Amino acid sequence: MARSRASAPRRTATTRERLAAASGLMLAAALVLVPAGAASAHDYLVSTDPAADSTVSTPIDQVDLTFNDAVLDFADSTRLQVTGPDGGSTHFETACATVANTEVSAPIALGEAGEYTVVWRIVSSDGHAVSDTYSFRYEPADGTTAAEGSSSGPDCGEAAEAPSDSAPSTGPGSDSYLLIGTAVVIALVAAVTFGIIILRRPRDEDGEE
Ligand SMILES: [Cu+2]
Repeated sequence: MARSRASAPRRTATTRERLAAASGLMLAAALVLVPAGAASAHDYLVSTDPAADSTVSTPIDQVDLTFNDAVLDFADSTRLQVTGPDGGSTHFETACATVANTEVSAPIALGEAGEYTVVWRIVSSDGHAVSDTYSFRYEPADGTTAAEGSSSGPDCGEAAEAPSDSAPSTGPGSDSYLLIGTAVVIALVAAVTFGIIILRRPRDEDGEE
């Protein structure tokens, strides 16, 4: 009689302990991972005009980049450069980039036919600098006036240094994975600590029952 009474509460406690430890693990993981994932999202490029890898056959006077969120605009923090078919040593942007909410634009005057490269750098709405490049082809009609370009482009000042990770803008940056990895470790430590606390409690309660 006394033995069965002693073993019955012990078995329920074991089930409760396991449930508590499992829920502790899930709770800790959720609490740590959800904010880390949300906070580490960089802005990314939604569309460009001209589009990446497209062929432009009529003269254009501007490059437009559209991002998923409002671009932060500190002094000299935004860059949009367009370099030409000569290996990138001639610039064809004619003024510094301007920011309007999610849009970054710069005026251009293109030169000879060939491959043009757009180099951009912005400060993401989460405060991180992101940068990337893309290319498009320019094949104007015969007789189209070719702009000379310039060797250094317009003077847009020294690029302001934001906390830079220069991650490609097409997905979560490497810092996101680092954050998630750190979050997993913290969650596991929290879960183990929680489990130890829960496992010790039934012994204290034994005396009361
Ligand atoms: Cu970021």
